[in-house]
Formats: sequence, C-alpha cells, structure tokens
Amino acid sequence: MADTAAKREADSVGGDELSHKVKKVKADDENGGGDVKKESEYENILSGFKTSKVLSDYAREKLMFIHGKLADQEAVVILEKTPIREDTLDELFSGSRLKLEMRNDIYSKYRLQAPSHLNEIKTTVVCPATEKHIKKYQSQESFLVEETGEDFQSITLPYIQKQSLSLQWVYNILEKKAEADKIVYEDPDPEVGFVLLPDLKWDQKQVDDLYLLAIAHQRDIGSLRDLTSEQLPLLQNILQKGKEAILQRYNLPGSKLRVYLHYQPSYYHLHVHFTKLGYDAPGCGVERAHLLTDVIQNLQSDPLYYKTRTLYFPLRADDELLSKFKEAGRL
Ligand code: G7M
Repeated sequence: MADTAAKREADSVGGDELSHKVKKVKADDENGGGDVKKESEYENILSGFKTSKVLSDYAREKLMFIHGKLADQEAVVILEKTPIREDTLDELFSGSRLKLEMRNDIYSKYRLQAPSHLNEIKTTVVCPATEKHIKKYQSQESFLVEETGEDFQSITLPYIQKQSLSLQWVYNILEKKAEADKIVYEDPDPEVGFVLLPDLKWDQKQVDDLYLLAIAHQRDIGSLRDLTSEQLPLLQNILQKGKEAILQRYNLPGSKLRVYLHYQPSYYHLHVHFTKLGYDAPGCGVERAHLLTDVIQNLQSDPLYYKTRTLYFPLRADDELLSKFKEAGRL
C-alpha cells in the first residue's frame, strides 16, 4: 500500500503556487522563524477549506490527500500524522489522559489523549492547485516505461518542454526569496555550487526520516538525461559537500545516507535527494531512484551514458506522457 503511485507522488507538490506547511513549530526550533511559520502560527487558513473529494487515503501511514476549495481556489491538502518521538515519551506518559476500552486477563486497551503539541498533523497545502496536482494525488495504477535515448528526444523532451510543473519554488530558494532560513549549506559557485535544505516532506523533528535536497545553482540541467561527464565536478561537489554538511549538522555519516536522483523527476531542474538509509522515503525504489555514486561512475566510464542508455521508470495510468508512449507504439 505504501508504494502506490499517489503516495510515491506525495513528494511532488508545489510550483509557483502557495505551497507551505501549516504546522505548529516549537518556539525553540533551531531553524528559527520565517514568514511561513509566522503566518501559519496565528491564523488557520484552512478554516474555510471545503472538501470536494478524498483523492487517496492510506490508513496505515495515517496519510490522506484531499481535494477541495480554499477561498474559491482549487487546493490540495495533505494530512499526515507525525511519528511518535522517543524524546517526548516521558511527557507523553505523564501528561496524557487514558480512557480504558477493554481489559482481559493480562491485556488492556486504551485511548490515549495526548497533549495537543504531541499530537500534531503535518499539513501541506498546494493552492492554487493545477489539474496536474489534483490528478497526481489520486490513487492510480502504474506502468513501467522503457525509454531509449531516441524516445527521450522524440517523446519525452517535447512533452516536458510543454507540460512540466513550474520551477518557481526552486528559483525562490536559489534567490533566497523562500525558505532562506532553512538552508543547511550553500556553495554559491555558479558552476558547481548548490543549496542544501530540508525537503518539503521532512518536518525536521527527528533524523530517522531525514530528507534533504541539494538544488544546483546551474539552471540548464533538467534531468539525468542532460548529464554528461561535463557535470562530473558539479555532481562530485554535491556528493562530497552535501555529505560533509549533513555530518556536521546532523551527526550522520555518509554511510548512513541514500543519495540519489529521480528519473523521471517531477521538477526539471537538477536536484539530488539525501535521505537516511533505512527510511523508506517515497520514490526511493529502484524504478525511480538512481544513486548519485552510480551516476558519477557511469559518467566516468562513458561520458554520454545518460544520452544513450535505455532508462526505465513508472508512469501513472492517467499520465499524459504514458499516452504519448502508447501513441508512439512504445508500450
Ligand atoms: O521527484 P523530484 O526529484 O522532482 O523531487 C522533488 C522534491 O522536491 C520532492 O522530494 C519534493 O518533496 C520537494 N519539494 C517540492 N516542492 C514544491 C518543494 C518546496 O517548495 N520546498 C522544498 N524544500 N522542497 C520541495
């Protein structure tokens, strides 16, 4: 269930639209304030949200995607219960109310009513949401596509040039217009530099599900397919300095990290995912994730590896790119 398409796509929200987390952040949060936090702490922008449809519901993951209207604009809201944290257990046990539901021999079952700050729901809002966003959060069957270098040129490239999601949120980060207070590390070099910051999906409350993104300053690299040996210095820099920054900030060595690129990505601007090994991050499966170390080695042995290789990736049943592959007789 956790691996269904909509959940995998939970990693891909935003665009040039309002896209922010409405969550209560502890006052001593080391990442400090920022406009999003101030705004969200004092007003409930969701009080007028009108639900149209539950797009996907993952009871086990305690995760729900909802389509609705927010002040007459189309919106998607993603609700996800936050994990129980070891460092809050004492407070959870001492500060909660327990309601007995049943007792039988040595077994008893309760409803524990935790203090509200230990019982939060991570809430992500995409507004205005495009038709593409709404579709992508709807549970859908997936199909594995086989894309040759020629398929990329004739089918995928024309499609993504017309259809891909806006990169405004990426440029906002690079230009420090958004999330500037969250930056963990930056190498400002225009050729090999990048910004490392928490992914939208990570609430930064525990390193168990650590998820950071390294976003390249260079703006003309769309995806894996654009990489040649020319970009090796950039990729090696991201790998080395990204790992160093994570060791310094989170005390997590490179041997505990999964560092990879998505193909297809949702956003066609070069970025690298850093997640904690052992955390089953959405989109980290073999059909979508390409380890950065492998990418580097492949480019070292063949500078045009990603121009010529056949690449495989999943597409959802309602994805227009899938229709393009079908129309071309490639599926
Ligand atoms: O699939 P792809 O490789 O394109 O992954 C894009 C990543 O960007 C996902 O892991 C998203 O969670 C993340 N992401 C998307 N948006 C819109 C934002 C954002 O506004 N801020 C941050 N920090 N991460 C984002």
